[in-house]
Amino acid sequence: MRVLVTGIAGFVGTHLVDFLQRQDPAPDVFGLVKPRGTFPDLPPAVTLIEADLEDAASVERAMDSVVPDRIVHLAAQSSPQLSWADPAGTFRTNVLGLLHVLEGVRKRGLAPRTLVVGSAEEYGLADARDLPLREDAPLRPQSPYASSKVAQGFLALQYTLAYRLPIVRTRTFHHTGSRRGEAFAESAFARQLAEIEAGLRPPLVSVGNLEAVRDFTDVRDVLRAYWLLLDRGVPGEVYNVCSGRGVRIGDLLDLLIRLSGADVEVRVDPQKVRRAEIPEVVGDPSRIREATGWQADVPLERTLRFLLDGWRERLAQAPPAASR
Ligand code: A2R
Repeated sequence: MRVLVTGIAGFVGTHLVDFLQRQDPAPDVFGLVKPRGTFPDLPPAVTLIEADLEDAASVERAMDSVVPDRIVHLAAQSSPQLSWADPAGTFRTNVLGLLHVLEGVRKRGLAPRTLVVGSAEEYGLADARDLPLREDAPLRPQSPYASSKVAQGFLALQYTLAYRLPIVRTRTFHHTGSRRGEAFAESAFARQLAEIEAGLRPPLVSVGNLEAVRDFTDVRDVLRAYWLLLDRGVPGEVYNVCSGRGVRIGDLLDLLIRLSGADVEVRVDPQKVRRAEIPEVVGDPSRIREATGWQADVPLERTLRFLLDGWRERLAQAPPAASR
């Protein structure tokens, strides 16, 4: 089986490589990477193909060389915060980029099973009465990133309805693990703790809003969900990928501090407290469970240990000056 992974060099993509290598039989993996991008070492078994999603011709060339049986479309401008600074770029990558992938498939008469990864951010400013969020909850995106993901989801649906392409969509809630970008609160906490342990900063953890409640899943559970959805998801359907369990960010921080063992002071930085932050985002995973039997298995404590160990390793590899 030939699997094309876009965004293979990102957080989820690098974990997906590990996951796919453990499958029996392991598929042939082709990873799309941005030309001139910098990315971690990937195993030699992965064939890397340079293509910029914003450039239709380069995506089409990639499609010709791979002729995929499956596509896992991960590539994105993935940060809600950065999307405020560059809404146009976010739409180019997330919406136009997907359009180029789907056109590349359609024009060649291919029909790979395709997973398009969306986000819980699409639910946006959800009403508390809609919790836990089911897939039919209203979409009220409140950032350019969130609206680009709504557009991406509907574009994918259109290609299933109009061209019968077997595309399955997700709305993935918070997911984390080693190598998570530090734009995400739990990873920023873990980095600070690892730096404190290494004596690289004073024992002070700077945080934002600790009262928000979020639904966290281990990235390894998320990958299992993605692969099951590629097998058994209904084309055109959208599935929440979430644990169904709400965790207060302050409790998550306490757990990380306990895992670290460092003696630290926690200080709220008003600059990090986002305005209009949604108090609670928790999903209902019933649909994916019914379709695939999937449920999130990895306990939060194990996930946070994985995240913290990832930062410890990164700091051990990078010289202190570069790690600040
Ligand atoms: O920008 P880079 O060099 O870091 O590459 C990123 C890649 N990417 C692109 N690839 C080809 N053409 C483009 N125009 C382009 N723009 C970005 O997508 C990076 O390697 C990857 C995204 O990785 P992360 O930012 O680490 O996202 P993550 O957490 O792996 O998220 C995977 C999916 C995304 O659709 C998120 O929106 C969703 O899960 O949450």
